Amino acid sequence: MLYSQKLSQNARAKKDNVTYLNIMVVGMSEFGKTSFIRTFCEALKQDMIQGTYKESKHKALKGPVQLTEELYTISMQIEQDGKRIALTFIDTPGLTSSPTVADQLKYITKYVDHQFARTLAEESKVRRDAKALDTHIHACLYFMGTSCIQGLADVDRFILKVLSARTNVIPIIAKADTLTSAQTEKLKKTIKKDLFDTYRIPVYGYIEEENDGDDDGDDDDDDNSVSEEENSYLSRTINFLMECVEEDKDEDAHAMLEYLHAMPFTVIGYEEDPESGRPIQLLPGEANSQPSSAVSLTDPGYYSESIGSIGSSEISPNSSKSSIVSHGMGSTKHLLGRRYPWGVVDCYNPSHCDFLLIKKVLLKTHREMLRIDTFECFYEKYRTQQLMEKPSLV
Ligand SMILES: Nc1nc2c(ncn2[C@@H]2O[C@H](COP(=O)(O)OP(=O)(O)OP(=O)(O)O)[C@@H](O)[C@H]2O)c(=O)[nH]1
Ligand SMILES: [Mg+2]
Repeated sequence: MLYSQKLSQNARAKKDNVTYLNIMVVGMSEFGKTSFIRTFCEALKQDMIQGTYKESKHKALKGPVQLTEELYTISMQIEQDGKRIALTFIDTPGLTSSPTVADQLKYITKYVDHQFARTLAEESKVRRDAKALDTHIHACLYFMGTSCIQGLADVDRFILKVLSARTNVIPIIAKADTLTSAQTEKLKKTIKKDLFDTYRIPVYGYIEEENDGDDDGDDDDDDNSVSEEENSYLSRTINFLMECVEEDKDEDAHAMLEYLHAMPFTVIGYEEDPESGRPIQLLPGEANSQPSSAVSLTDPGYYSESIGSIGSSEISPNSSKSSIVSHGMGSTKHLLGRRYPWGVVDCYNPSHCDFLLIKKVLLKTHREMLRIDTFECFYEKYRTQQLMEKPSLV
């Protein structure tokens, strides 16, 4: 590259207001983490700014999906609401029971801490680099198994606690196509109750109560008829957020309500061609014949939007609209999903899973909150700990 070109590129980068967003996936082996990243990348194809794609592992998105042996990253810049986002996915090896999960988790937490250490080192320099990359993990998607329907297993609780101490953990239920509607509902309810009430694990969305330990608010005192569910920690959080929305028109509180309503998020990874690893070709007509589809794609209400603009659309978690998305070249519109003898599941159909919702949460409605939380809460905690342990760093 010519020096003048390099200079102008640097100048452009300086002028561009790039926001960094780093999303890590963690979970037991074969829960669909890599497939999720591939499905996400497929959904971002039309938003990706040419020439910005980078991967730390050669041909990370090429060929059939394989077991992840080492942590690797996939980065790209995308355009969202006129803003440039430098988005990085961090794929991690699946956790297994041997060697112990605790040992494998150390490798992941070391990586998370290392990113904070980089910032601390940068901040300690006499001349700080104003353009230093933000490599903090802003969201950690924790993939959970369908066995959680019986309640969070010890191992899930352990992992969730360790991760939530250093990053924003968002619970994910992968392979949603393997669950019936009733199972999905039960699973979501159980996980939510366990996280917020039974074990009180501070995942993303868990708001610490100011008067923790003093659960008898004035309002509750004179109303003994409040049911256990209404008095649950989650219900109280929701009530608090609703007050913020009603009294202050607080948009962040509104976004958090939407998040709490939907979490844990169900996702479906696309079915790949076994030879090429590319998504199998599914035409919208195939989904039409699907008996379980809540609405026909020929209904006037269905929306057809390019994947690129999905983030800017309003998607209600209860929406039963089906989706047709265009991916690939030309005007042919394909579904991204999985084909079964009885029908086709569509990764972007809100009645099949929450893929579009989690995409919207990460890229749009919660992006800034995740970033701010990471810096003000998790980095700050790391920094304080380090400085207390090694005062020489000051
Ligand atoms: N039915 C179904 N299968 C899926 C889904 N997503 C992924 N799979 C399949 O599950 C298997 C494991 O998927 P991966 O994406 O490699 O899972 P992983 O969690 O990355 O696995 P590790 O790298 O070993 O931790 C593959 O055979 C996928 O085709 C899904 O949404 N539904
Ligand atoms: Mg993997």
